[in-house]
Amino acid sequence: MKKILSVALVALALSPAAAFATATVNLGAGFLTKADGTTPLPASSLAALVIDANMNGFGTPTAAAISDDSGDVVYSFTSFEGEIAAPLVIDVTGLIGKQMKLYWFDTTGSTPGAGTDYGMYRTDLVQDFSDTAWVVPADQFNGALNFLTESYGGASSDSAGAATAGTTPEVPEPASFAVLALGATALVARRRRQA
Ligand SMILES: [Ca+2]
Repeated sequence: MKKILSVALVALALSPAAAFATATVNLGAGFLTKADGTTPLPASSLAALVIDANMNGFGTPTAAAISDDSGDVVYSFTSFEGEIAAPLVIDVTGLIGKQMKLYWFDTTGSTPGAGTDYGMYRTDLVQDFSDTAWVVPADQFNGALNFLTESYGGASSDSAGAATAGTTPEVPEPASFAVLALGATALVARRRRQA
């Protein structure tokens, strides 16, 4: 009986350390538009909060993934008609103080897809009625993190919310693969002639 009790006590003592350290980030963003700067991103558009966990900078969105850097931590979600209002619970274990960045995509798919316009934002300033800068907050944090443009009372111009930061790569059509293959063959043939 005594042994069982001590085992239970050890388990109890260990459990707080084993628990995840989490923070609740109440993410707000607006006004998010298509590349034209006026059309709001439709309901259920794809957005994501990305953490540069390996501190080598943020990866680039591809057709298949929000970041091509597997060391980045990605929390993706869907926004609502030009605005984001999403409470996100993030695991901050080992990540406190690392940079966070917001991405939004002109697609309602679960991945960016090919040729998709996107926008992105981060700052080290605490602004737009946020309770933190765009870095991973401490364990137990529960506060606001906003990216707001002028018409929402924020610090950024309205154009900053447009999905003009980039376009995910197009998937090459089979025809262009054929042209590439032809070009490579011609190159090899020419090198052989030169040799
Ligand atoms: Ca990274």
